[in-house]
Amino acid sequence: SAQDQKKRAVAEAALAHLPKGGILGVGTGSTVNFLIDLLPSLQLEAAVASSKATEDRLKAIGIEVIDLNHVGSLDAYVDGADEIDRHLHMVKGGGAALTREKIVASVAREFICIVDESKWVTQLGRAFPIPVEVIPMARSSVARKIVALGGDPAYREGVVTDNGNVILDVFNLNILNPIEMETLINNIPGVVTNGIFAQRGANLALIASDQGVRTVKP
Ligand code: DER
Repeated sequence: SAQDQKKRAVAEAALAHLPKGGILGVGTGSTVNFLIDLLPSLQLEAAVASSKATEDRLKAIGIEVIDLNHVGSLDAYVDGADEIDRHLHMVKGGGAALTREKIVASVAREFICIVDESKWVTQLGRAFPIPVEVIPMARSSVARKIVALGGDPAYREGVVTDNGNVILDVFNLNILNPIEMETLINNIPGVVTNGIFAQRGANLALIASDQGVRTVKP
């Protein structure tokens, strides 16, 4: 499809921005999956995966996957996003991997985000709901507090995360200050992670459109 062509193009363009050798943090999703197939050319020492799905794909192409506890810091973390704005603040979690994605991103010096242009937005949380990972017992109590914040939480039926938790997708939040909203949601007891990636956004975004791949810095 045309969108797959853009995802493939942005994955190819990303290679030039990734360090050769060393240990790379690898995200989750269909765009990253196009990149994973190209990673052997970087001759990495190993990779740290942000989900079991990514771990399986890395192993399938012969890249060693190591435990984050055996790594001090990473030169780079590469991942997709559901939305990204001009500050390179993101909404992530469409693939239910947001907790491990945020953890691995937190130890990387540089976060490189690869997206097709459909993810480029002016205000986060309008086109795409904010995923929130929640401890199962707190699903209803967190939902009520999210309503108090002005959001409409929807339980993502049938999904259990790699960490054994559930996901609420929060619609209609009016996010004028992503950094502040990320903190507000994080402070609700029972919330493990929320899909606003603003306190730590991306350092570089590669965005594929019909005109090619452009790079954006915050
Ligand atoms: O779940 C995630 O955060 C993924 O990175 C997602 O946001 C991007 O997935 P896609 O590349 O399949 O759109």
